[in-house]
Amino acid sequence: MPHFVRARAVAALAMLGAALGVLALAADIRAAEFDLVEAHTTTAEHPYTLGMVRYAQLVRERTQGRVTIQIHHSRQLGDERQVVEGLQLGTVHLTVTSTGPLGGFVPEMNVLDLPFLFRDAAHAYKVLDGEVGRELLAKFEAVGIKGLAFWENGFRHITTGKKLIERPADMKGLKIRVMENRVHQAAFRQLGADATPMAWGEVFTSLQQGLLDAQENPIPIVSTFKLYEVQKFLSLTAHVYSPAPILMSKKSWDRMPPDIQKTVLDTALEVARVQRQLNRGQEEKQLGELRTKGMTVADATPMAWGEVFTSLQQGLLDAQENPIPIVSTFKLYEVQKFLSLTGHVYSPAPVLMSKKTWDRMPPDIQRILLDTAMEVAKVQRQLNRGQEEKQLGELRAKGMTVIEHPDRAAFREAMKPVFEQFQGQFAKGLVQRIVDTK
Ligand code: EAX
Repeated sequence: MPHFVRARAVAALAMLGAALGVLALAADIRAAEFDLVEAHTTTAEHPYTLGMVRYAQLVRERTQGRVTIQIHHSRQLGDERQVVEGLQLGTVHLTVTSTGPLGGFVPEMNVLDLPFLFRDAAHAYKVLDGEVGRELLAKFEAVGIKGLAFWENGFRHITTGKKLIERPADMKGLKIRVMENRVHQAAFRQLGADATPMAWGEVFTSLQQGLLDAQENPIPIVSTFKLYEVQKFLSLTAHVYSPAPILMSKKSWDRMPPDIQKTVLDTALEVARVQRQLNRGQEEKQLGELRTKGMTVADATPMAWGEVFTSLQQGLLDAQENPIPIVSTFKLYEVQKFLSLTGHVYSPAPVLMSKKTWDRMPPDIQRILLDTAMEVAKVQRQLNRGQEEKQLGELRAKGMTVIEHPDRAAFREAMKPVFEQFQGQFAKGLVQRIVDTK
């Protein structure tokens, strides 16, 4: 059977077997009717590999060893576009890939690359596991590929070497690697970034050599590829949800009898659930590790106040921070359950006037306006603070749990580096003068 390169299968199996410590697999592989050469780009620890190991195991069990899968992770057989081309040729039989290059094979796949298309993971799963997902996968048949299922790469976030990205304007001129994908290129060019399409295999070195400032990928990729060695900042933008389709060479698929096809397909769909859980399960832990490795993580989402209530309501945000009178008068208790009295920032409210208006006024009027504004400051502050006590009671009555003594010292300590970061950026000694005011 020339299609399933036997010598290579046995060699790769020996490697895989040794890696997994499951040498007993060898007997099964020799007996296998369908030895599938699988290839993907991520490392042995990444959830693509973990999902594929599980898939290989289940498929082998369920087909009594008739189908075996040899896993080639870490770009052993090339970058994603090359591997997908391999599926068409039949030199590679199976892959889990990002959508990066897939629009080049099935143009409709590009719809999944649109930024902010999915509200959250649940939304993505519903679409991808439903009619739309099945329609998209079916389109691969016309180009010699059998689409099996959607696994997960994750929500993509931006990492940078020199500056923290907090708002769209920060992207101007940033040399960022994007996938070889016209929607991603257009999206980043729209933000004024110098979007550079590049295969994944070249990204780490390019970042290291300063040929690139930035890249964007889900947390498990940032973590398993140790991007913290070459990137200092991580902004949790979640600008695109990246699914990871499981694709098979149509040549391999067509050779399988219907019962084997059914097992291979059903198991791919079943493992999607496990693989997605694994992927999302890693994120929290990996975020912590990235911080330990020295990355600054911006998970605060800058947002105009007008959008906050709705975003909290729709679950697009978990949290916000504001003084009690704002929490109370904007009825945030309708969308927030807990209030921690961190007191992390004192928010003054400057009273400002148009200079045009000011300049038109005679000095006596100017004086009255100024003096009165200063005088009312005292009253207004009293009013504001006077409300807090009463409002706190009301917030409790509305069902909010108030945490009166969060660990403020710990918050202060954790936020200290921000002082160092900004100290030099203001007029000389300004921060010190403020701190020293008795
Ligand atoms: O498929 O090329 C990319 O950025 C992909 O997200 C990554 O390699 C995993």
